[in-house]
This record gives sequence, C-alpha cells and structure tokens, in this order.
Amino acid sequence: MTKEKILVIGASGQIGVELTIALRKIYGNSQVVASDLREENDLLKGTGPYVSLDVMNKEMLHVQVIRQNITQIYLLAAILSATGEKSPGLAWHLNMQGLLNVLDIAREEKLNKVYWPSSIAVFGPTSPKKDCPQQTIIEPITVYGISKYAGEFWCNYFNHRYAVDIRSIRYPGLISYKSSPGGGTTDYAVEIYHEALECQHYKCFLKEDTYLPMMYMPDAIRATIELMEAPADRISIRTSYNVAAISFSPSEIAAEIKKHIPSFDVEYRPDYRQAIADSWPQSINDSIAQRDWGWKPEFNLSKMTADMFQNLK
Ligand code: NAD
Ligand code: AKB
Repeated sequence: MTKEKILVIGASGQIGVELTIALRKIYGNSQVVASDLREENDLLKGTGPYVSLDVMNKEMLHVQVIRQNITQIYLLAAILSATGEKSPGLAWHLNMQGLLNVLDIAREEKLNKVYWPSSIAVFGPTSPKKDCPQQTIIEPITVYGISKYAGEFWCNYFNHRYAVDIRSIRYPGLISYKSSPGGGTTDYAVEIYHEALECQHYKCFLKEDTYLPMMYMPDAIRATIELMEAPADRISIRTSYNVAAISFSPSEIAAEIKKHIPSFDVEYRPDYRQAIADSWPQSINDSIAQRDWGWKPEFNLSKMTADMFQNLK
C-alpha cells in the first residue's frame, strides 16, 4: 500500500489549521504538506512542511503535486458567504476555478482521494427550514451558496465520469478557538466568546431569534476524518453530505455565556448578513451521514461553551 502524502490547500484558515494538525497526528508530520496564499499560521510553524501556493495557479499546483508525490488533497481555499457578497465575481472565480484545478490534477495524477467542503449555504429560502433533508429544493441566494452547489455537482461529475474519489461535507457554521473565522455569516458565534471575555459586551450582526445550524470544530474535524477514512463503498453521496450537531440563536448562546460571565450583555444590530442567515435552514437532517459512515456529534451548546472558555482563558 502506498504511504499517503497529503496536501492541504488553505491550511492557514479557520479549518485548515486544525485539520492540518489532526492529519499530521494520523499520517505523520512530514506526510502532510500545509499550503496557503497567506503566510503560515503560527500554530503550524515547526509542525511540518509548508509551501506558499495559489490554488488559482494550476501549473504551480500541478508541479507541487508531482514534486511532493502527493496522493491526497484537502481543498479548503474559498471565499465565504459574507465576504462573497462584497465581491461576487471574485468569490465565484476562486470557489469554482480553484476546485476545477484540483479536480483536473486529481484526475490526471490519479490521486487516491480529494476532500472539498460544501456548506449549508447551498440551501435557500425555498428549502425546508427545519430538519432540512439531504435531497430537497435547493435554490441558494448567495454567490457563495451558488458556487458550493455548482461545486457539489462538479465533484459528483468527476466521481462518476473519471472515478475521482472525492468526498464532501456540507458544514454548518463552525465554532473554534484556535484560528479565526474568515468572513462568514455564522462568524458571530465565534466573535461572541472573544468579546464576552474581553469586554462582557457584544454587538451582534444578527437578530436575537436567528436559529442556524452550527458545529464545534472538534466535531467538524472528526466528521471530516471519519468521512475520508470510510470505505469507498459506504459513500452513497458524491455531491456532499448533510451533517448536523447543534442549532441555536444568538439569544440562546448569549444565555449560555451568561452562565459563565453573568455581567455579559448583547446588543442586536442586524446588518446585510441577516438576509443571508434568513435564507438558510435552522436545522439539518443528517440521517444519511449517520447511516453511511456512522456520523454522530459530541458537543452540544453547553459542552462547547465550557470548552471554549476553558481554552480561550
Ligand atoms: P478561511 O477563510 O478561514 O480559510 C481559507 C484559507 O484559504 C485562508 O487561509 C486563505 O488565505 C486561503 N486562500 C484563499 N485564497 C487562496 C488561494 N487562491 N490559494 C490558496 N489559498 C487561498 O475558511 P475556512 O472557514 O477555513 O473554510 C474552509 C472551507 O470550508 C471553505 O471551502 C468553506 O467554504 C468551507 N466551510 C467553512 C465553514 C465555516 O464555518 N468555517 C462552514 C461551511 C463550509
Ligand atoms: C458562512 O457563514 O459563510 C460559513 C458557512 C456556513 O458556510 N460559516
């Protein structure tokens, strides 16, 4: 069996840092090459190889894949929902062309596996709000959501037509303490913990009763690795899997934070991100991920909040 050599693209981002560290624990530090357009994240320094890489430069990417004997790629470089609405053309270009570059190289070099995340942002106002199923009406209203939905079908196409073993998860909003989020609508649920500790006050850009599907980063990393390690014949979804963990509103997370910091208060000042949040489901049905590869979350809101504070302090 070939020893896996993994390239993580977008390794300095919110997910990339923690996923790179987790992959290095499994495969060995030298077997996981971190790469990003921006500089190496401090948490990655000294833990393994790093290359500066632009996923839009297909030739350079191809050279790296060959030179480093890469067998798997995790593609995390993207522009997220809120930033995407400020620069729709750029978001479409990066999110689509970056993926197509990776898929083409994966096909040409016969890589063993590719991972590319989608998002609950594929869903739109016409999708069911509660317990949103895997297969349903999908009419996204953000450029980010459109790019993720199109990306899902490119993954499906490359799997069916060229047998590229590409796997994907529709992550909910991810909450983490190690690296900062990169311009999403769900970022409030990370900022709120930092502001609670720093000034016991938070100005929230969503309304207090805006329920969204969320997940704590350790669960997201475990879901990713469990999906990638599952036998190929267990993977029935080649677009992207729904996964779920927690759903809460800003007022519910604030109430949980107040248990740790009683003087904490929140001011609600919804902005353009409210319309994005309103277009997404409030909760997700992940029964197919449970059935296919045994997905089960570990963190609820109170366990996550206690863990966030323990680590942030
Ligand atoms: P992030 O913005 O924190 O990180 C993305 C990284 O990609 C950044 O470090 C950035 O410098 C890098 N990058 C940007 N352009 C690049 C390029 N041209 N070449 C190489 N690197 C480039 O994003 P994230 O939150 O870590 O998200 C990673 C993936 O997960 C994305 O596809 C995102 O859509 C998806 N996702 C994230 C969440 C979440 O809540 N974080 C939820 C759903 C889906
Ligand atoms: C965002 O808010 O854009 C991301 C996501 C849910 O994809 N966190």
